[in-house]
Amino acid sequence: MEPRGTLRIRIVDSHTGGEPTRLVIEGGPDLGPGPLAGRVRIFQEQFDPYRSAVVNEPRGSDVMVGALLVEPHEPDCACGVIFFNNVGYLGMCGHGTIGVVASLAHLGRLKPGVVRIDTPVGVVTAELHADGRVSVENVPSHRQAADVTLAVPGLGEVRGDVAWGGNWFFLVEEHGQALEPARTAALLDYTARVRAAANAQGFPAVDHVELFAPSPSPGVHSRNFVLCPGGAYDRSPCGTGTSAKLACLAADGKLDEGAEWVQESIVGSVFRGRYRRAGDKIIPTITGTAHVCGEGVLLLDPADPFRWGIRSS
Ligand code: PYC
Repeated sequence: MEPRGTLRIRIVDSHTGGEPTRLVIEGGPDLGPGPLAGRVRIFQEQFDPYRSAVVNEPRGSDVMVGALLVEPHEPDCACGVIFFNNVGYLGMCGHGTIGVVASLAHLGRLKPGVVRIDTPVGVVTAELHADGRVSVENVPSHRQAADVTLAVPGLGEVRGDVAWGGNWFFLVEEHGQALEPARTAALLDYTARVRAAANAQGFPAVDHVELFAPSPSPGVHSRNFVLCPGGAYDRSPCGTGTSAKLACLAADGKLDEGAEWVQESIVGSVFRGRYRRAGDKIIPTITGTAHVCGEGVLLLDPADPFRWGIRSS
């Protein structure tokens, strides 16, 4: 029998190119009405233990990204989503949006076609294709600063761009690092140092760092390694990171409007990106596939000392 006072949180788990998304469909906190940017603040200020309970150990892990399904505020949206992770909240999440769409389709709540989804950083549009692929038209993205030189303790000078793709990124092409799965510990150390230097040297909002290298796979333009805010690395090619990359490619005149960019992750999963111009910004579209890999109810027993998760920091 379930202990009295147990909280029940209904979830659907998926992964997009290896990166997990846990969609909360019932039992999450009531954040009230209003724009999602305000609701995410209420989540943080009043209900943050829910975030930790859903994504942190012992029910989750540092890699898990949570997605709270909420009523939309913006007109014509099918739903709203607030993304979160082991240490806080994300503006947008590309792999997560693909996971949410696949999960809603799994539940029979979405059919192939186009839906608008409200997020704290703006409305995105997702198209569920008949073969299960999902294309996400992301929020407007742009490069904020090009060719920034950081003095990174222990590494020396590292040059890169600062760009917005729904989250803030520092993007590095020249790093001398082999982007191989066996080197994730070294890559995490390298990117964490770069992020600390970016934060200290004028870019306090940067919470993701993205390294690029040529891919060994035919037809793939680039492989990346992405450090996420809570110290995990993205198993997917990172939808917001690929959007930031497209913004830099567009700004450098290296990728034409409408042309395809194939981005591979460190574990070999692939997103296909392209963009259209919107004034001095671009609107990226990222296509990928998610697989539903679990369905269930999280139980938060009042007697459980780790009811609210083991906080990562
Ligand atoms: O796909 O945008 C993304 C993302 C952000 C953090 C992890 N994945």
